Amino acid sequence: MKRHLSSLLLALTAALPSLACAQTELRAWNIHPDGYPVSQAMEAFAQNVERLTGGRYKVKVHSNGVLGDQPKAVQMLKQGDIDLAEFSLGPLAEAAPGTKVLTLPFLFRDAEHMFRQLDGKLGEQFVTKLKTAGYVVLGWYDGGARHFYCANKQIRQAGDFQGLRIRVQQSETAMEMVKLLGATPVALPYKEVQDALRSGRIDCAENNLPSYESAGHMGVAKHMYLSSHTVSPEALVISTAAWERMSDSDRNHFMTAGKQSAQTMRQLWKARVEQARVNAAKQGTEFAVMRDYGPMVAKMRSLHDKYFQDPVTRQELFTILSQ
Ligand code: GTR
Repeated sequence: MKRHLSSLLLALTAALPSLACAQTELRAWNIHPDGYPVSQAMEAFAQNVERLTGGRYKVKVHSNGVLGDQPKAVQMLKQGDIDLAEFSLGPLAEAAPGTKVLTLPFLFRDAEHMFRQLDGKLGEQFVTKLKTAGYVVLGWYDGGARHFYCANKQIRQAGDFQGLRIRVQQSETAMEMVKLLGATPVALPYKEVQDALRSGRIDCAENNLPSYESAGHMGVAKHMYLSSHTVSPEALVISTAAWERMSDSDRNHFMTAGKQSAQTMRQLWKARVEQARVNAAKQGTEFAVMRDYGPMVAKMRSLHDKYFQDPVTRQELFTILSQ
């Protein structure tokens, strides 16, 4: 009996270390390189999750899009091939069509306008739509103001887009916007844009200043039109499947870490935009300032009308535009 007890004790002691270390590792997708505000905020998120859950959860961030391009990752998350990701609403909205309104051109004036909505009541509605589609929002990140830039042409006014081939994200609203400008939209993966600009496969692309710099577009497209045509959010999301496997208290920890990481990202972002602007000017980027929004906004008429006709999006638009 005594021998029996002691061997039972031995077996239990041997099992203890592995029980104490039982850890779930989650795979997180990120398209940006190390040091980029999104990457830094995701790393901070991962550390906080590990700390808050006492090491029961570990988030491994796979940066630089090594797990696949963004439209693919949006699907991967839904299918459970990855657990977490930071997506731009452009491609993400394709999987949650009720959120496309947030990607419309000339909607949000700036980040402050956008976050006032997203951090408030309206934001909750979009969180619900994304959750139903399989994406639980842990934090709204800043997608910045996007501008057009070209390899061989300086755009100065709405009429200058005619006939250009312009790379856009995999996003219905972005493609429609470019068509309405009289240009041809080319939806290419982010990682292929630099080569496509260099080879002449496309004439122009559009993005925010930190991406323009960090993805190397700056070296090949030196004519930027400061259009701020789209100011739209990005989101740190976890799959609904992973979410449903968690206890309530772990969900709270993930939410806390997500919200904190969003604040970190937004702070880092402001400085990074300014730094990219200075670097671009130093490297010879020529900036043309958009003096009058009117002509470009007028060209968006049918796109905006479509969203004003639907009673749900009309209400959302009124809420956004009235604040
Ligand atoms: C960046 C965004 C990326 C990606 C990229 C693109 O601004 O942060 O997630 O969507 O734009 O244009 O593909």
